[in-house]
Amino acid sequence: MAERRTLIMGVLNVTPDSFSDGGEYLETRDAIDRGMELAAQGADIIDVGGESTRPGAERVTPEEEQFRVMPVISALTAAGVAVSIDTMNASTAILAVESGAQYINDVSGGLADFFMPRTAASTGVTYIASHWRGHSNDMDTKAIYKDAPTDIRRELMNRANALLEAGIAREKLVLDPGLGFAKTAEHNWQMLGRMEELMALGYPILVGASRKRFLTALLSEDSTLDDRDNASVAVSVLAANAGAWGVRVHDVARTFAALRASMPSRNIRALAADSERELRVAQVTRELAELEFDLDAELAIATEMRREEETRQKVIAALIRQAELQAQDAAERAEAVRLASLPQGTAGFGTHTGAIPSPASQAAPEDSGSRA
Ligand code: PMM
Repeated sequence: MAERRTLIMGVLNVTPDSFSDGGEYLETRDAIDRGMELAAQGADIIDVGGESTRPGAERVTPEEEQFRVMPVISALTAAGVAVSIDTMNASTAILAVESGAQYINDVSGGLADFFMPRTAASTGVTYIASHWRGHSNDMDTKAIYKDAPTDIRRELMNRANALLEAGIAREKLVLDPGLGFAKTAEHNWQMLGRMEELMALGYPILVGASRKRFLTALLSEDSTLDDRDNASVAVSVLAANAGAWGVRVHDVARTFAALRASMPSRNIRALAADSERELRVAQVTRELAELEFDLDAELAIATEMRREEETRQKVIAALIRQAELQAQDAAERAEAVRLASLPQGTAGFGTHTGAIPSPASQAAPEDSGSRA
């Protein structure tokens, strides 16, 4: 994969409860507006989810999940926003892709729904598989590791191989350590401290630390959501510096600013590429605008020239006609003079002038002067 800027995936939970933004965006209209806002703030992808994966959360039916997310996905994709569907259900994933979603983000890595791996493969979109050991209602009991980073890495590798076998293309697979899923705070910190071991798998890596409970270890007891966002930003910057393909965050604006400001070499290079691309886009836009202007001008000139040519042709035709009439008139006058000069009784004979008498000159030579 070509070196590029770390992508920002903006979280849009359309759920009555989630890790953090619980219930805020359950209304479809609000959720769409929030998604557009995140995109405007610099999110490369909007991750739309309709089922909470908060520790202890109960599952919702796929129908309820689809009822929540589908209108939001349709509206965002119609507006040209890149969307990922955060789901463990194959049926939701396929509906979302049919509505334009470009990524399937499955925190279960294809383990929660037997049909997911093949379904995801059939869609051809990018599939993001997290490290996962079980559903939220009992995942905390599964947070047992010999060495968390090593175990997570091994389990993710096995998952990736199974997903490839199911038909997902290698270049369409992104892996995620699944921070907060069947992991204690300590496991999460260990994993974050050894990101290079995950990178060594050779897959693009997505990191989702935003607003998660383990971040409170960095903060005071009375810390606010705002404090948690600051901690999230710091972790996202670390992940980006470690080479993450993407970071999944709630506070897109701050993450965007921090990633740019942190300027690790890969981001500097990507920034240069970004600004080159922006320059190219601006140039092409300008050229197109000029072209449109020129086309208008050309069209106006052509129309004018056609009009001029038509007028010229009309004038020429009128001049020719006038000349013909003058010639005819002169001939008629000459004929009248000739006839008048003939001796009485010979009129009408001997056409010496060679002029062909017109019916008009024969009938009423005295009218001819009126045609000039
Ligand atoms: N975390 C949550 C939901 N979806 N997807 C990926 N790929 N990685 C994550 O870490 C992840 C996720 C839970 O967080 P939220 O409830 O704040 O959205």
